[in-house]
Amino acid sequence: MATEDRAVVEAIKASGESTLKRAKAKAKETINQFFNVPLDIAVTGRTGSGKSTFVNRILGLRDDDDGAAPTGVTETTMERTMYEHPTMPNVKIWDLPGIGSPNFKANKYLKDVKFKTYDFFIILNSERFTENDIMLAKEIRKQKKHFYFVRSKIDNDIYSEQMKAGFNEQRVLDTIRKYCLIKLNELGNSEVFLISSVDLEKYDFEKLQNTLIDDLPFHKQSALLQAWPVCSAAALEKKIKFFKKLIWAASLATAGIAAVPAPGTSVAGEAAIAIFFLLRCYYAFGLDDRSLKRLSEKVNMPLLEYRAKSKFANAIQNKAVTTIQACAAAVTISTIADLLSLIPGVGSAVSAGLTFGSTQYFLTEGLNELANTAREIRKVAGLDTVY
Ligand SMILES: Nc1nc2c(ncn2[C@@H]2O[C@H](COP(=O)(O)OP(=O)(O)OP(=O)(O)O)[C@@H](O)[C@H]2O)c(=O)[nH]1
Ligand SMILES: [Mg+2]
Repeated sequence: MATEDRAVVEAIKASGESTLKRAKAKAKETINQFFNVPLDIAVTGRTGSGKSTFVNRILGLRDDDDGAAPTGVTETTMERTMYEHPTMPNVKIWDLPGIGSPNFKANKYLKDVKFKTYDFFIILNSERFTENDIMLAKEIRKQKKHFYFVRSKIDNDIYSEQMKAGFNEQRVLDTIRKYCLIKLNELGNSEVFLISSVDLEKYDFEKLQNTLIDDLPFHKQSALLQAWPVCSAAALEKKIKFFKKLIWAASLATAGIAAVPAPGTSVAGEAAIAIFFLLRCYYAFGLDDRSLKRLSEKVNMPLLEYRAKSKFANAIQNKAVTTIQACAAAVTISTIADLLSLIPGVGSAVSAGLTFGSTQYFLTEGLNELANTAREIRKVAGLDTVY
């Protein structure tokens, strides 16, 4: 069997379908969900608990960035506000008003904030959880939605405890967790995630991500996994694995497979799927300008130059990101040809139309190159000393 045929057979197997036609339809549906499935996350909790700051971190924004949620020590968020993820318009984070008032009514609050909109609620508190938090959680449960308790500003607690003799970070965290859980006990099996919006690599941010993914329906998991900021080496690997698992679908949805399309056939429309797929990897791995600038500031070293070492990652920035920012429809055959020319072994395949094999090869190699660049940058930044 020719290599091309074997690759197609493997893709059909991966789709779980029995014929190429059905596999291709499944691939298109899978990829459509991958790009478009809506995910609406509500962030609520006490006034001043750090909701807006947390929203900004999930969006990968600094508090003073354009489009960031306003934050501050005085009461700032009075109405629900929607923030669209900067690179994934299908993901929306809703910054809800604080729940601090003494005569708080959970059912009215949920109605006012249009609770049906959201896939789940994150309830923040920077101190111990209160009656209002419990009331709200019960009401959310009544509406058959999930909620997650986040104890925020953990860095502040650690900072003030550090001054004391015999300081032990783990002991402080255990104590905070225990006190939060005492209050939440009446809700049954509750969990609390300890988080600092100053440093997402620390404490329970990754655990929160994993819990959310486990609880979400399968078709929504992909949106969360793409949008959630990279917060550890393991989280990056999880993303890489997830994208790799979708290559069969992206390849089938992209290529005019089965037969090699006639030379000169326009492949730009479908082939753009491949470019958009790699762009999602690029953003999800934190390789874009904004993410790298943030990371450079955090670790106090220039990191953009490490992306420049990868011709492919650089070309994604210079050809794909720039072109798409100007006009998505402008992703043409020349964008694709430029990117393909950087993958040894694909060469000028595009001029004769993309086959399944060349698309799959392009996506696999492109993804590996982006993954390795992201791993390397984390290593250089001193975030992961051991793999
Ligand atoms: N140290 C530290 N400060 C934080 C953290 N999260 C938020 N803050 C600070 O806490 C203050 C309140 O944060 P916001 O994000 O505005 O809080 P909010 O819950 O949106 O407040 P309202 O909109 O008024 O209900 C700001 O000064 C933030 O900078 C954190 O994780 N650590
Ligand atoms: Mg706010």
